Amino acid sequence: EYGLERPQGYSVSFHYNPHVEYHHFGSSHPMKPWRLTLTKQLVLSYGLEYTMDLYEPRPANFNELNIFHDREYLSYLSEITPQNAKPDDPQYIAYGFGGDSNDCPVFDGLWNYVSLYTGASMSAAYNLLNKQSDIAINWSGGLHHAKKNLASGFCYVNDIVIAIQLLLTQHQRVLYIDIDVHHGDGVEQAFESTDRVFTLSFHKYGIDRHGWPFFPGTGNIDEMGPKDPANRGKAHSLNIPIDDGIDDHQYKYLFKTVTSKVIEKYNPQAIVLQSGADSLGGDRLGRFNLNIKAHGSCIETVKSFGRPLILIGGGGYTPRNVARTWCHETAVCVGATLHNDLPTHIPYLQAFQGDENGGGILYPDLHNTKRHDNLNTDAALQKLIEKAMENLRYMEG
Ligand code: TV7
Ligand code: CA
Ligand code: ZN
Repeated sequence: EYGLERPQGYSVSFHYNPHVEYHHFGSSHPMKPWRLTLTKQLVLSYGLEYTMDLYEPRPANFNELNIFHDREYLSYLSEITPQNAKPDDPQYIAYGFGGDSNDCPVFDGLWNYVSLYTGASMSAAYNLLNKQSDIAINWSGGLHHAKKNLASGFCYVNDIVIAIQLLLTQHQRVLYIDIDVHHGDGVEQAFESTDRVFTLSFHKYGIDRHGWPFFPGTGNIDEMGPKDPANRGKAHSLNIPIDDGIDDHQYKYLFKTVTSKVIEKYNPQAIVLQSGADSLGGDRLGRFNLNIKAHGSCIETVKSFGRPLILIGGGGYTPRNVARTWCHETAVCVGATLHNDLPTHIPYLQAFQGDENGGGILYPDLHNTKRHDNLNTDAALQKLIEKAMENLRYMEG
C-alpha cells in the first residue's frame, strides 16, 4: 500500500525497548531520546515491522556493563541521581559528569537509560552469534565516546564496545565503521591494542574561528593506532578527517572507496556500523551537507559485502531528520523502497509538517537547510584517499 517492494532474502531484526524514549537529558540539551519515538512511528507507519523480527530486549545488568567499564565507575553511575549529585565532588568531575559544557548531565533514570540502550546492542550481537539475523538494528545505541571510566560527549556507557566484545567470542576479526559526524574515539581507544578489531571513522576534524577544535578534537589521518611495531593494534585504526560542507557525491565516493578497500584488506567476519545522523545537512550540531539517501548509501555499500552486520544509531540532533534517515536505512536493510509521501494516518505527523521544504515527505532536500560552505575540494579529498590507502599498507595482511 505504501510502496513496499518484496524484501530480498536478508533476515533483519530490530532491537528496541521503548522505555528508552522517556528519558530527558534536560530541556536545552541537544540529545533528545524522543527522536527514537519518531523513528519507531515512521518505521511502523510504512509497515516495516512486517519485514523484520522485532525484539524488546531486557536492560543490561551491572556485570554486563562491566565487560568494558570499571566497577568503581559503574557503582558511581548506578547510584548517582540529580538529588544526591555533588558537582564539586572530585569523583563527579573525574568521571566526566556536569562540568562547564554539561555534555553529560546527571538526569532521572540515567542508569536505566544506559542499561536499556546497551541491552539492545547486546541483543543485536546475540542475534548475529545465534545466526538468527544477517542484520541486527539498534537505533537507541551507538554511544561511541564513552571510555571505561569516563562519561564523554553525551555517552556514559559504550554499548558498541560491549557488543563488539560479544562478537569477538566467535569472530576472529570485527570491523567497526562510524559515519557519525564526530570521531568514534571511545571505540578506537578500547581496541587500540588488538588486531582483532579494525576501527574506521569518518568525521569532521578541524579548529573553528574561535580556536576550538571540533569535538572530540582527535581523529586526524595520521592517528592510526599505536606506532610500536610490537603492538598488535598497530595500524588497525583508520581516521578520515573531513572539513565543513561535504556534499553527497564527495562523501559517497570517499566512503565507498575507503570502506571497500578496508573490507577487502581486513576481511572482517562481522561488521558493526554506527550510523550517527548528525552527518546530515541541517543537523543542529553537524557541519556536513548530506541528504538522507547519500547517508543511506553507506549502509547499502556495507550491506553489499554480505557480512553479518549490526547497525546502530548514534548522534543526530534534528529529530525529524534523524527519524527519516533511520527509517530509510531500516528499509535499505530489508530491501524495501519507501514512497516519498509520508503515510497520512501516522501519530506525530505534525513533527514532519513544519519543515520549510520537507512538509509531509520522507526525502526533503537537506542540502541547503543550513548552509555550510563546502570547504572540501575534490583535489583535497583525492589526496586524503591516497593517504588512507598508504596508511592501510602498514596493516599486516
Ligand atoms: C554521539 N557539542 C555525541 C556528540 C557530543 C558533542 C558538544 C554541545 C552542547 C552541549 C549542551 C548544550 C550543546 C548546542 C555541542 C568540549 C567542549 C568544547 C565551550 C565553552 N548544547 C555524538 C559534545 C560537544 C549541553 N562538546 O558523537 C547542555 O550544543 O564541544 C563540546 C565540549 C567544552 C565546552 N566548550 C566547547 O553525536 C552521540 N556539546 C546544551 C545544554
Ligand atoms: Ca565518525
Ligand atoms: Zn556525533
